[in-house]
Amino acid sequence: MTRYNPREAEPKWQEAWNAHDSFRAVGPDSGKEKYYVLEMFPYPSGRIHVGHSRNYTMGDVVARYKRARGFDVLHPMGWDAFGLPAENAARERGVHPGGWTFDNIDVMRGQLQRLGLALDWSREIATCSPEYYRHQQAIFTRLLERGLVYRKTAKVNWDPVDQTVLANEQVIDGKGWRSGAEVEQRELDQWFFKITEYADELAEALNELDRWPDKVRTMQSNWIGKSLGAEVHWAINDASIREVHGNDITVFTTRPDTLYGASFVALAPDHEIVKALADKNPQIADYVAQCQKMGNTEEEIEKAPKLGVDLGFTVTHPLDDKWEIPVWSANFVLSTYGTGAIFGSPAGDQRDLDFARKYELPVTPVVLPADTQPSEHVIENEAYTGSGTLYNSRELDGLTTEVGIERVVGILEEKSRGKGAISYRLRDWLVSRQRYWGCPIPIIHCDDCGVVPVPDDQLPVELPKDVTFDHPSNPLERHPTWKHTHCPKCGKPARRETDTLDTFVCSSWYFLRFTSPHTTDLPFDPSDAAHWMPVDQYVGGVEHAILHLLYARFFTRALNDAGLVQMDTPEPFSGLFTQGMVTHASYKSEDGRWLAPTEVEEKDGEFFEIANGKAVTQGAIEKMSKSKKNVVDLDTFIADYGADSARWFVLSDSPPERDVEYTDSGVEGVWRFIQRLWTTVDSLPEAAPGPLTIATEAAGPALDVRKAAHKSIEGVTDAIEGFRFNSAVAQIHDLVNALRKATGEDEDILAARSEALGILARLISPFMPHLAEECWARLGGEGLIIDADWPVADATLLVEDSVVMPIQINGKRRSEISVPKGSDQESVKNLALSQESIARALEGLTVRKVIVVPDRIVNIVAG
Ligand code: ANZ
Ligand code: ZN
Repeated sequence: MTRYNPREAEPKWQEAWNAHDSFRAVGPDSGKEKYYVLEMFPYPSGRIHVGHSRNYTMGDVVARYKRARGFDVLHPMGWDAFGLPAENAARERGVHPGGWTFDNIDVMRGQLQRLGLALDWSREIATCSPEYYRHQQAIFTRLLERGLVYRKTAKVNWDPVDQTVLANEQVIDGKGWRSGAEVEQRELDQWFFKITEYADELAEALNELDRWPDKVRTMQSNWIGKSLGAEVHWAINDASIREVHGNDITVFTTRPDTLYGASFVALAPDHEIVKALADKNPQIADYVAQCQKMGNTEEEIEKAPKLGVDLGFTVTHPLDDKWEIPVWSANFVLSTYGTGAIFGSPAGDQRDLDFARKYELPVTPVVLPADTQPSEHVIENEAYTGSGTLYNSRELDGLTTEVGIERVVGILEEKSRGKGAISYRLRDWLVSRQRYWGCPIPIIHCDDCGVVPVPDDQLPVELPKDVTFDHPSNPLERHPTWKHTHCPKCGKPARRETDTLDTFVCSSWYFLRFTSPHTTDLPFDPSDAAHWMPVDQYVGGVEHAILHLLYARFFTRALNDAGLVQMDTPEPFSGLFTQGMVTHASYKSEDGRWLAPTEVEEKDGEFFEIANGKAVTQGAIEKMSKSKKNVVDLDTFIADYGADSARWFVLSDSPPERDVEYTDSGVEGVWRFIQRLWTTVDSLPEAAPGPLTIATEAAGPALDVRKAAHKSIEGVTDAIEGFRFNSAVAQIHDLVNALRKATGEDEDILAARSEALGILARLISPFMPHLAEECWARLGGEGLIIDADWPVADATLLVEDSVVMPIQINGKRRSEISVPKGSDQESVKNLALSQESIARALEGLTVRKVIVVPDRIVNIVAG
C-alpha cells in the first residue's frame, strides 16, 4: 500500500486537464444547458493566502459539480487591476503601477492554477489593459448619449491624505475608507452616473432576487432608502425671498397627517434662500459658518447638537390661509435629501422636538396613541413617533394615521398645495477620480464646443507610461503633453479630461466581458451575453453587499436600455452567496510588532519569537489579513499539504457563510483524512471490478455498503445544491468510515466495494479534484473523472428499513428495540413488553398505559 503524494499527483492532473482543455466554456453551440458561476474577481495586490482560497474553492465546487451534472459551465477569472494600491506601491518603491500590477497578476495566476481551479483561462481579462478599458470608454460615451452621465459642480468629499475625491460610500464615520483621514468638503466639477434614474427599479426588483441572502437585500433596500410621503407647498410671504426662490417652499414629508401640528418650516444651511440671506445678514452668515465646521456627513449631523437661526420671514400653512408659520434654518436638515426643506411637527419627531424646545417654538400633539385619553398624552421631551388617532387637527380629527395621510394628500392635491411623492436616499454615483491608475474618461474640453466625447474610432484613450509619482497629486494633470490635444469637432487646441473613472466602474460590467472576452468592435457580443447572462451563481464577500452589487445592477439595466445587451430581467446575478472568512490567531512581539505564524513557536502553551526566543502575546483570532500578518501563504501550504488539503480544509467544520478558524491541528486532521481515504481506495484488490460497477446482486453486508454509498449520493448532492459544503464533508467522512469496515473479498462484496468507491471518488471530485482523479485511475476508471457523470442514487436503496426505538418506563430509558419502519402500534407494544429487560423492570408493577410514538419511542406508564 502506498501513501498519497499530492506533490506528484497534483501537477500531473492539472496538466491532464489542460491537455484536454477540460474547462473551456463552449457557448450557444454546446447543445447543453448553460451555467455561469463566478467568484468576485480579485484585486492583484500581491499573493494569495489560504483565506482568499475559500471563496474560489466554493465557486469551484459549484462549477465542477454542475459540469458533472451535464451543464456547459462558464467559470472565468480576471483581475480588478486598477486602483490606488498600485499607485502607492509606485510611490513607495519607484516602480510603475502597471509593472507592479502585472507582476502580481503573474504570481497570483500561478497560485490559483496550483489550487486546481476549474477555470477557463482562455477568457482571462485584466481591467487595466487597454483592450478592456477602451470598451469601458465606449460604454461611458453610450451612457453620456443617453443622458445617464453628467457633469456638475458638487461639494465633494476630499481626502487630504490620498489627495482625492471620495464617493459618499467611501466615507466611513467621516473618514476616508483607505487613509482613515478626516474628510473635508470641497467644490469641484465632477462626473456623475445617474443611478437615481433607476432607484425605483433597483429597489423593487430586490423582491425577485430570491436566491440572494436576505441581509444583502435589506442592506441594498436601506441604501436606496425609498420613502413614501408627500410634497407640500408653503407660500412665501416675502417678496424679496420670492425673487430668490419662487412662490413656494416645498417640503418632503412622510407624515402629512401631522400637518396641523406644524410649528416651523426649516431649510438646510446650504439652501439657496439661506445662502442669499447670509450675504446680507451677519448673524445668518455666522450660523452657516458654524454649521460647516460641524461636518457634513449624515452621522455627524445626527450626533451634533441642534442649531438653528430664524430667517425672519413666514410662510402660509397649506390648509389654512390665515395661519403664518416662521421659517428657520436648522443644521439637521440635509440639503441632499428630499427637497432640502422640512416642516417641523415637534410632537411627532424627536429632532423637531429638540429644536422646538431649544428655540421655544410651539409643540402641539396631534396623534393620540391607542387607548389613551387626550389629557394623559403629554409631550415633554420625548416625541411620540408612532401611529394613532388624529386630534387637534380640525377636519382630520378622529381619523387614523393611515387614513389621515391619504386624506391630507387628497386635500393638498385638490387645492394644488401638494401631492403624493416618493423620496430616495440613493444619490447619483460620483465617478471622477483625480488619479493616474484608472480608466481615462474619454472626454475633450474645447473652449468653443464644450465637452466633446472622444470618437469611438479614436479609442482607447491610453494612459501615458512616462509619469512620475514624486508628488501626491494626479500625474495626468502634471504630465507635460498628455492633456494637450485637439478638439475632435473643430480641430482647435483643446484639453483632455484628466480625471479617471472610479474602479467600481470596471467591476460593474466585467461579468459581461467574460461572455466574449476577445470581441474587439463591441464591449461584448450581444448574443454571447444574452446566452450566458445572468450569472447563475455569484460568490463573494459581504463587504460588497451594497456598492459593487448595486452598481452592477445599475449597469446591466443601463446597458440593456442602451441596446448593448438583451436580458429579459436585467439582473446580473440570479444567485448570490456571501462566504465567511478564514480566521487565524494573531501574534505580537514584545515590542509591539505583528508576527507571522511562521515566526512563532509554541512551548507548553506559551508562544515565543523564533528569531530571539522572546515571549510573544497571542492576540485575537481574526480574519486572515496582511496587516496583522496572520496569514498562511497558499504556496507554502500547497507545498506542505497539497491543494486538495487547502480546498477540503476551508470547507470543513463550519458552514460556508460563517467564519472558519485555521489551526494546525485542523490541517493535520485533513491530511490524515486524505491518507485514510486513499488507503481505503488503495486496499481494494486489483481483481475487483471497475468503479462504474452496479452490484445488483448485493445482500447482507454488501448491501449495507451499497446503501451507505447511495445515501451519500443523495446527501452530498443536496448539500452542494444548498450551499452546505460542511455537511457534504461530514457525509463523505461517514462514507469513508463505512467503507473501511467493509473489508471482505467475496465476489459480491468486492463488487459493492468497487461501486461504492467509484461513487466516493465522484462525490469528492468537486472538493478534492486531484485526489479524485488519482482514485479513479487506481480503481480502473475510464478516462478522467472530470468527464465522468455525477452519480445517481438508486431510490430503492435509500429507504431505511428498520428503526431503533428506545423504551422508557415512567420516563426513564430502560431498553431499545429494532423494528421494521412504519410498524403498527400494537405490534410495537407487544414486542416492547416481551423484552426480557423490560419484563424484569416491570416486575411487581401494573402497566397502566403504553404510549407508542411510531418510529420514535415507546413510553410505558406503570405503578
Ligand atoms: C414632517 C414630519 C412629522 C416628519 C413627523 C416626520 C415625523 P425618511 O423616513 O427618512 O424619508 N425630512 C425630510 N427631508 C429632510 C431633509 N432634507 N433633512 C432632514 N430631514 C428631512 O424621513 C422623512 C422625514 O424626515 C420627513 O417627514 C421630514 O420630517 C424629514 F411627526 O415631515 B417629516
Ligand atoms: Zn471644438
